[in-house]
Amino acid sequence: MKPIDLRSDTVTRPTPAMREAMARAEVGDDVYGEDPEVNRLQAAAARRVGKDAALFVPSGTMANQIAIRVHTHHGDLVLASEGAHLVRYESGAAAGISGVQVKTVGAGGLFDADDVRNAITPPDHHNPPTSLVAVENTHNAAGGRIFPLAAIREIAAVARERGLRLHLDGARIFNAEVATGIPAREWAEPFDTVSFCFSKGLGAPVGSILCGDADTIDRAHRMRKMLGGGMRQAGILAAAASHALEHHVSRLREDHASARRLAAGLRALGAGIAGEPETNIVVFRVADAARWAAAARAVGVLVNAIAHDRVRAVTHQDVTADDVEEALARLRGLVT
Ligand code: TLP
Repeated sequence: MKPIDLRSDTVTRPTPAMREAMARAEVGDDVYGEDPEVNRLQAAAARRVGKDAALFVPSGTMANQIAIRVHTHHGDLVLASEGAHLVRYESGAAAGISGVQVKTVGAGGLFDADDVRNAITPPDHHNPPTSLVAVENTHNAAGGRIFPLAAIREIAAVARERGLRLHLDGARIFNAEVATGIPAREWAEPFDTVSFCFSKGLGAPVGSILCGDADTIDRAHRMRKMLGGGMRQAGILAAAASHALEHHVSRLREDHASARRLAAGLRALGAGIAGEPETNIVVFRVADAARWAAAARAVGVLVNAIAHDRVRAVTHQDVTADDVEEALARLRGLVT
């Protein structure tokens, strides 16, 4: 029985066309800035999100952590959403690398301008200076939730007024673009930096990018070097990323349709799901998530337990509509 892998949209394999693009890539040493494919990708990605410059990095984690490092000083306070990837899934890097404290605000991955206003620490020597607000869109732990654009603009207005920097963890920003019809550049516009990933729903094997103004990206470049993220003939990877950006964005709507179908089927099986999935992630409640995930694995469906009572299933390009039906058929009979 072939397993149906819904653990993440990171599990995809490069398509034959992507592999061909990788094989054809024109390469040079990117540490010298001489890889034409990387340079092309960086220019295209920056354009796509309406920023001046971009830096290709090995992972979304590195993109987020470089952003935190360039926007803050040791001892600062960063505001982020509940369950934000940069707090919850990056191995303590914000503290380890940048020496910042992170305070989570709002609920369910979202927050508003008042949450930011109320969380900003007054300038008093007892308090860490608040210097950065980070938004995650779409929100991973909150089930692929889209952060409302109006709220983002109000948050940005408060941040500007109070002299804070703004970073968007847009690992899945193209899922938001496709789901709403609002272009990525509009989602990115209020932010100083935006990161996004080629290795999630876009189906590339490796790579993320950090975009912003030229000076910020120049400082980011030095941080990438410090973290050991300077890559040599990275054009092979950049070619996959460019291919993803050109050919794999509009198909994300198929993943969203699959997620809606999966959610409906899981609900019928008794799983607790609040609302429709907005993009490609389905988070649902069961009594014992670890046990449920193990039982699902035993019938050939791979999912991740993300809390004691919550499971995450993610749709992606290597899962067809038929696979979703097959997964639901295999899961029938599992106790929730
Ligand atoms: N998310 C992964 C895991 O790390 C949880 C996944 O399977 O979803 N921002 C967001 C919103 C992410 O979801 C992820 C990866 C990252 C950043 C980090 O990207 P990588 O894995 O490339 O470091």
